[in-house]
Amino acid sequence: MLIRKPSDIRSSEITPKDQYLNRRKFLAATGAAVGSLALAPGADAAKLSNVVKSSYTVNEKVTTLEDASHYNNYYEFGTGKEEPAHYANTLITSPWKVQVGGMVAKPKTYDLDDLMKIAPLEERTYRMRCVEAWSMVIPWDGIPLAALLKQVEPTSSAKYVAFTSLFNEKQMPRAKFAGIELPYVEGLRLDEAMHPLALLAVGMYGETLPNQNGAPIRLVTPWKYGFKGIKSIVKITLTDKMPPTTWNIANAREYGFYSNVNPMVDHPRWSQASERRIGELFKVKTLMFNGYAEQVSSLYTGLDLKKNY
Ligand SMILES: Nc1nc2c(c(=O)[nH]1)N[C@H]1C(S)=C(S)[C@@H](COP(=O)(O)O)O[C@H]1N2
Ligand SMILES: [Mo]
Repeated sequence: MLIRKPSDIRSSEITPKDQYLNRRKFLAATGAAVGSLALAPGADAAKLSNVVKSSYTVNEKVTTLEDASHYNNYYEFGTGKEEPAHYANTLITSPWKVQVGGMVAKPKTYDLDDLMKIAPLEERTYRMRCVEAWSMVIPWDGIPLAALLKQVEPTSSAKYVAFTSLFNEKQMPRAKFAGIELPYVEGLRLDEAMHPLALLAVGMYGETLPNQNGAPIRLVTPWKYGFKGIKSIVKITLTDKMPPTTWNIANAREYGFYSNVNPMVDHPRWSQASERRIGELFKVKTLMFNGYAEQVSSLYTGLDLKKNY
């Protein structure tokens, strides 16, 4: 996600990705200048138990946990890709509450344990495609978003689901340099939110989420660009109006509400036809709906995907 000001052009964008990742490995090997927290992604992580494998898993080479937890976008903890891994340790993830309300019959404030009991925890390996044309393959652990929504019973007037991230300036001292309006907000149409692929992740690689990946609970919608995957969710609100979304507020021409992965619709400043898998050398073609067309294309019948980007 880029708003082009000179201060936004970080070393991670200027340096070729492989060089960048090699530099990280070098630093890791020598222990130089990098905090131990950043070096050990699993240091604070707890193993998740009773996770069932899901049929929604793709059979592709999985990105390493090291890469998936050290090449992040989490602007509340810095705009550089390597910054969240260094700085998100100030995020307090327990106790944690998620307030679910709006147009529902049974509004409820959940703590994390309640949420994890709504449905069996599933592990699903998803293709993840960032709007900046890099991608990863990540095994997420979580519950279907639909299971939570069914429990609170959306009323017949509910048409959208709005999500809000935690915003705490004490825990997020770098947030003042984010260059985007905070708290981070996102939204889905209700039928998108009810789709079985939409996951509320509480873990990855069989462990609780690293803070930089959106602990303790974040959204994963693998057919959409990565920025729809809002992190560290504190509020979920059912509404009858299309909710505002952070990157659309920042730049409506470049980032739409839907943000479905679409190789045919270029970003105004770059092509979306191909992508680089982090950790791989060669680019691969980007697939319609990120390869999930069979499952999700019926959600968009009759919708002009060029206009509704
Ligand atoms: N609260 C919040 N959520 C966020 C972001 C952010 O800056 N703040 N960045 C988004 C973007 S642009 C991407 S690509 C994904 C990255 O998720 P990952 O770091 O787990 O790969 O998180 C999304 N969710
Ligand atoms: Mo992104």
